[in-house]
Amino acid sequence: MKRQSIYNSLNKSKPGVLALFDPDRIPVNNIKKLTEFVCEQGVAGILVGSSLLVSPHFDKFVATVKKNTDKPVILFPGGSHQVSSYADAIFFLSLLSGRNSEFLVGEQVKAVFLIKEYDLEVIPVGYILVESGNYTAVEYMSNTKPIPRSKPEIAVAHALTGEYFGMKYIYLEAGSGADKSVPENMIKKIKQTISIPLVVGGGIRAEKDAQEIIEAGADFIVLGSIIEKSQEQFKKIMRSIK
Ligand code: 1GP
Repeated sequence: MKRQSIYNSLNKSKPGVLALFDPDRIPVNNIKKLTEFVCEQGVAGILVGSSLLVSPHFDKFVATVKKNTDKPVILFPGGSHQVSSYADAIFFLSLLSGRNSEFLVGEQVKAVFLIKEYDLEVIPVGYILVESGNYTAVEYMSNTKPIPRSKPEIAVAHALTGEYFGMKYIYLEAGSGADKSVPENMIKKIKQTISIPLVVGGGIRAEKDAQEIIEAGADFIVLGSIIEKSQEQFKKIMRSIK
């Protein structure tokens, strides 16, 4: 890895919150206000990405986020088309829980030359999809099955595989708008086994959930939909975990 400045500075904020901005759900004219808002509330960084990406303004979106914050702006791509030179870094995701080679390695191969050209800091992430009680966009778009909630040992095996592959984070994902966030016992068991930082996201909407997930061992939680739905509730969550 050429450099790890974003990775190292992020890890100084553990445990912390990463805000997720989905360009398909946030209008361009709201970006400045929303970026300032989440930064005032103390997020460690801002992820930008979407399972699909319908918006034709991806570059402009990332550039506007970057212009309005000193926090790290990190791409969280749903595919090789979500690479922007305006970001600081990219979560170089491999969907380890699936057996669809496109999302294990194919999309990544399509993206690497652009990532190199843009000189983005690359943060390899083992991405693990967990059953959430509803059919999520990431499940549909990746054409993969999530790990059953009742099988934490399968999730542990995938997380350890990611660590042994040399990945820098494990991201446990219930999917945006998940009915149920990732179960605590799964988080605990993974945390007891791996030694790289753990990111948990999907369906976190209540203070209690956020607290329990952090207590279970998440180094970062990712909050997306709640920022769009209720800024008051987002504030409450941020206050509750300080
Ligand atoms: C999705 O984990 C993120 O990739 C965030 O999910 O939108 O449910 O907060 P939410």
